[in-house]
Amino acid sequence: MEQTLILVKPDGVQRGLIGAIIGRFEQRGLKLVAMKFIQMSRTLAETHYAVHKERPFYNSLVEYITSGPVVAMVWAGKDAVAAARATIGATNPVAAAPGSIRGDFAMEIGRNLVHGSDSPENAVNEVNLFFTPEERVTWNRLTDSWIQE
Ligand code: D4T
Repeated sequence: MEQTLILVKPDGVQRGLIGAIIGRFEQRGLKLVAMKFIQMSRTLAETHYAVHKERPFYNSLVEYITSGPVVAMVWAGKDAVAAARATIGATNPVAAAPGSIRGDFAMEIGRNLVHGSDSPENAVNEVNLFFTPEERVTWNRLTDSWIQE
């Protein structure tokens, strides 16, 4: 089953939106595999955002994601990466559809509340960056057959 890394960014934590954000993924039918509340180090942030190293917004991105604690999670499901991205909404919250997390709760690209892996390949790398195999729980969810055919 595909897995994706989700982060509730520092603005989501500070604004008391952890529960509301987790609820969106839970209600969608994604299955929780791992979760922890952490202060990201600068090294972890720089590794996580390495693809954006040459972009003008890179420094502010690293500052933002390390500005307070985050909730890091792994969610699983069929097409989990695409499903989570749709649940999160467009990168710029102004363009995000109402009903998506960013469309309902955010106003600016630099305060867009949530991170979700953008491809299955990146998801594998990001999940491994944040979680050891032992931290990922394999469990039987009794509602699975009502969510996936
Ligand atoms: P993340 O990675 O935070 O989930 O966001 P997205 O996957 O939706 O968007 P992204 O990788 O293209 O951008 C990463 C991060 O950079 C910020 N950003 C992006 C920014 O501040 N200015 C910009 O012009 C862009 C493109 C927002 C998200």
